[in-house]
Order: sequence, then C-alpha cells, then structure tokens
Amino acid sequence: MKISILTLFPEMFTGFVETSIIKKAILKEIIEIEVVDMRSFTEDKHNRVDDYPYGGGAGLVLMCQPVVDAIKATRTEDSLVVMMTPQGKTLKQSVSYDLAKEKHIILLCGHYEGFDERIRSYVDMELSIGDYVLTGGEVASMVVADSVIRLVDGVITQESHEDDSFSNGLLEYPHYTRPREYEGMEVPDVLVSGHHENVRNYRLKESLRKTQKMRPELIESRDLTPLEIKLLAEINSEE
Ligand code: 6GU
Repeated sequence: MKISILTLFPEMFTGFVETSIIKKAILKEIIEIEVVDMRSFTEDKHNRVDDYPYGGGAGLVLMCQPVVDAIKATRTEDSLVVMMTPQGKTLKQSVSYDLAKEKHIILLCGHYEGFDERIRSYVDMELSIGDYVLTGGEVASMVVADSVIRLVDGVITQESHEDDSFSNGLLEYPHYTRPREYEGMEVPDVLVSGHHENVRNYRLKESLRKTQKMRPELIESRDLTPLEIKLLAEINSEE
C-alpha cells in the first residue's frame, strides 16, 4: 500500500516514518509513504498557499490552486483522496479496516481555518479523528496512517490485531508479563494454568468487565451470546 501525505509541514512526519513498526513496514516494502509539500505547488509569486476569507472573519483559508495541483500530481486511478477535517466522518476501527484494503490513500492535511470549499470537489471522503479541534490535519493523518498500516497484511501478525480493542466490539482484556508478583500484585492463576479454554473464558469475561465499566454503550448495542450473558451475570453478582 502507498500512503501519500499532502501537507505544508513535511518535517512533522520525520519521526513518524523513522520509528518502530511503521519504519519496519517501510523497510519490508509493504508500505510506501510519500510526504508531499503542497507549498512547492504554489504559483503565487510570494509562495503563498492561503489567503483571507471572502466575507471576512478570522483566520486564513487554503487556496484552491496549490492544493488541487498537489492532488492532481499525486493521484492515479487507484487513489482514494481523504481530506482531514474536524467536519469529517469519525475514524473508527471499522473505517481503518476498510482503508487497509486500498492500494493508494492520499491524506490531505489542512491548517489555519480550513480549505476553500471548492477543494472538496477533488476529495473522495472527509475524515476526523474525534470531536475536538487540532491546529491542523497532520497529527490526525498520522493517527489514520498508523491505525491503517498496522492492519495491512504482513505488518504485524494477524493474531495481534484480531484481539485488538474494538475489533470484536469490546475493549481488550488485561495483559501481564514477568514477574509473577510485583509489589504484592499477582498475575491471575488462570493465566499460568496452561488451560486454554479457561484462559479464553477469563479473557472474554475481563473484556466484558472492562467494556461495561469504561464504555457501557458498547455493551448496550451488542448482540450478546449466551456465554456473554452468563459472564456478565457473574460480573454483576461479583460487583
Ligand atoms: Cl482531521 N483536523 C483537525 N484540524 N482537527 C481535528 C481533526 C482533523 N480530527 C479531529 N480534530
């Protein structure tokens, strides 16, 4: 998969592409990341990419010319052009799974007050990462790229994301590693028992417990299996 990031601040992505799983995915040639500086497309004699809004008001608006020319120079027939804005559809794990199937994603990052409305005619979808406002789309685009890249085949093992929070509609169960006891806190016996079915049931139960506590709306909207109903009843009698 190729991900192109269109931005006015390419230097923000250096650490992102040079670290950990993302770096490995690039070295393994599973992922290609292209960072495109939209300012290099400006035809303005003072290199401007933004201007005052018609009608007045605070802030600057990104101009059509450099942004649209950058999109046109980056896209092919296989590209999905995604505009990063707080007005977009909210990123969810299910959206990341869909994006992970694409050949080429272009993440368009705005800054300042936003994009000239006409730029939206060159965009396939608008994406937000949540209901709060950032200074620009760059950090949001890294969130999108990170969550998509880890789902692309070969980047991490399949099992490590099948158990992710949200992948099965629940929050992930708790994890433990050595030592067996730390400052009086012990690893639950079932996890060292070697009994695979008991471990599976324990993890499902703790997933349900955590989800009910932190995100009860995920339980309310869920089609519970008979086992999940039984485990939730146990949890409620324990608490
Ligand atoms: Cl994609 N951009 C900005 N500027 N703020 C955001 C966002 C995006 N998603 C949430 N807040």
